[in-house]
Amino acid sequence: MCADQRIHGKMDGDTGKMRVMVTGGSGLVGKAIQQVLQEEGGREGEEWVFLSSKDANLLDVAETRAVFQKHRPTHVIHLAALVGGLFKNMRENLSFWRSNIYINDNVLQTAHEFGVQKVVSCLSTCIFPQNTTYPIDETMVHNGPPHDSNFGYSYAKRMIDVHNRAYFEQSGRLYTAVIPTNVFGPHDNFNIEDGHVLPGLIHKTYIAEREGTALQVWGSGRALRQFIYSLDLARLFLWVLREYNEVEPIILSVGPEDEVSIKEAAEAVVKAFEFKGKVIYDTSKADGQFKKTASNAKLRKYLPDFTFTPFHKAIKETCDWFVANYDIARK
Ligand code: NAP
Ligand code: GFB
Repeated sequence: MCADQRIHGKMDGDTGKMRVMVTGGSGLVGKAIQQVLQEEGGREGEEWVFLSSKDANLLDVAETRAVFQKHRPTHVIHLAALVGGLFKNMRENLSFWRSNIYINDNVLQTAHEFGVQKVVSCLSTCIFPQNTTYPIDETMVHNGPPHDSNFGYSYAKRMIDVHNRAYFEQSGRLYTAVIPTNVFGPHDNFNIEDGHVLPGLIHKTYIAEREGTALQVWGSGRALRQFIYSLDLARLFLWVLREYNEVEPIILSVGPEDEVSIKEAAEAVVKAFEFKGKVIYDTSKADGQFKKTASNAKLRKYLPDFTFTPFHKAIKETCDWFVANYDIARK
């Protein structure tokens, strides 16, 4: 599909009620939303367009305005960002701060000027205060400095919440945000140096199996994480766009009871590949935040019956996708 991906719901002519533009539509989460829409067919009166940076470099305000002018969206899902795992963040905090501040201000201010009715942006559970009580909830975003490893990204993301409150207070705009935990799935960034832990371990296990070498897990394996499958996050994103009408953000995550250690995550990848080689833990590498256990009580209040894909099933599907798409995967 070309960079500018259009999906039409079952509409009567051009009387669509919602024109949804998805920034960052070519990434892990954007591709998952496309897949879920294709599976469910989109809703009556919805038109969707998925952007990549080829459609507009959102660091440039003129290109940002041009793409809003072209599509005249009524709603925006704002995913575009400089994104990376722990180690890329530790190397490039300044880039993560500046790029994301500029992208976010360009998109939100342009949406406001073009009269976009609703914008759903993305924070992350890794932006919460380092010193906190657990489980963390939506009211705690600004309660203290984030973990040093990714302060640039964290502060830039926190400013989205400040933006949203200011647009509501000054202009009555319903611009809101979701707070996903660590996401994984097909179309992830499998680059070993820059990506997140699960795509990194999937890529490394694939190589270790092919070359008969050991799998290197970075850090002690003791850190704890909650992981959400990208397709589950996509389903929740569609609900937030269509039904969630608070300016305050909402955490989109499996529950605290589903938290796993990095060691357990690595073992799940090993099991999915039926890898029989050695697994080595390189403790010279950082563990990053030990834990960032987030509450999904607010989500459960709205959607008590939402079911997440079982972790091992989601891991297996992602490993199978990677093997089948090795040539085209980002790595
Ligand atoms: P991703 O796979 O890295 O995709 C990033 C997307 O942003 C791509 O479509 C990319 O376009 C686009 N983009 C980057 N820079 C751009 C620019 N200057 N102009 C226009 N588009 C640009 O990211 P993701 O994992 O899907 O993340 C989506 C959102 O979820 C982000 O806001 C991220 O902060 C948030 N989030 C992610 C995680 C996670 O674990 N992955 C966890 C919590 C929150 P190209 O394809 O053209 O490069
Ligand atoms: O997904 P990840 O890179 O980021 O996970 P965070 C890092 C954890 O996984 C650390 C261990 O404990 C690492 O020691 N790990 C083990 C590995 N093997 C690997 C590997 O091969 N690659 C990677 N990357 N880690 C990020 C934030 O924190 O969370 C970002 O820095 C982003 O800003 C993301 O928000 C969601 O979960 O530590």
